[in-house]
Amino acid sequence: MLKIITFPTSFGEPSHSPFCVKAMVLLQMSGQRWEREDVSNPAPMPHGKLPVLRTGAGLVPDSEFIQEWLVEQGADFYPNCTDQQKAIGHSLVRLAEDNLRLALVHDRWLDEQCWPKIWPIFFAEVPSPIRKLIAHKARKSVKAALLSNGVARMSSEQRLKKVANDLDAIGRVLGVNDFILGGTPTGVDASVLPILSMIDRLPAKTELRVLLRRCDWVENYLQRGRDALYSDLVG
Ligand SMILES: N[C@@H](CCC(=O)N[C@@H](CS)C(=O)NCC(=O)O)C(=O)O
Repeated sequence: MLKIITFPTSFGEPSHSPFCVKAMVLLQMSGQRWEREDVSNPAPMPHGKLPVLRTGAGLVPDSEFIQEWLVEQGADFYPNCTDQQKAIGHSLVRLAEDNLRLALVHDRWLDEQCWPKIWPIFFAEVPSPIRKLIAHKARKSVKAALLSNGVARMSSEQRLKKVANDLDAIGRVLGVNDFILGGTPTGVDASVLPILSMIDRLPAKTELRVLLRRCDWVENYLQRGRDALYSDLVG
């Protein structure tokens, strides 16, 4: 059976990681039989990151390559979609994963209200005498990455303006549909839903969470998406 190597669940989500949730949603959509293998340290993995899919032929790292592998086995994550819809879907996946997600990372790791609630859960497997130290070290490297890509150099007003632009784009493509490309979930929902859902479940009332919840389409989309895509993934 296929095994998805993933970070554990947290805050009602099937994993801490939106990429791990995406991979699990895709596996579920593909109809393949699979099970999860929770790990806390991704260092031994091919890219040092999760998710990784363990197949009979070896390890497939990266949610995008997992998606491609499943397509090679016959999955269709964009049924009844035109090539143009698929291209729009691909662009929204990039928008969500490469931009919107960084706002989530920012608040989880750098917001002073969130961090005290995040680290004991993300680092729960680390032996308690060194847990705080390891969490602090990881926080420093996440902060360095967010400084390097510019996210942590923006004012919160600037950061939120970019998020508002992203949410506006997603909302306009969604329109009156139940899911982003129409009446049924596709690969783009597998990627976008976990990021929005994790922002909604940030453990403190940050400006980002407030902004997300203020979007008139978000609450219904999250409800529909969690019902359709998470019900088999969270116990
Ligand atoms: N492009 C990869 C990104 C995976 C990724 O960044 N995973 C993060 C969790 S959200 C991770 O494993 N981080 C651990 C680390 O960098 O040490 C994918 O789509 O799977």
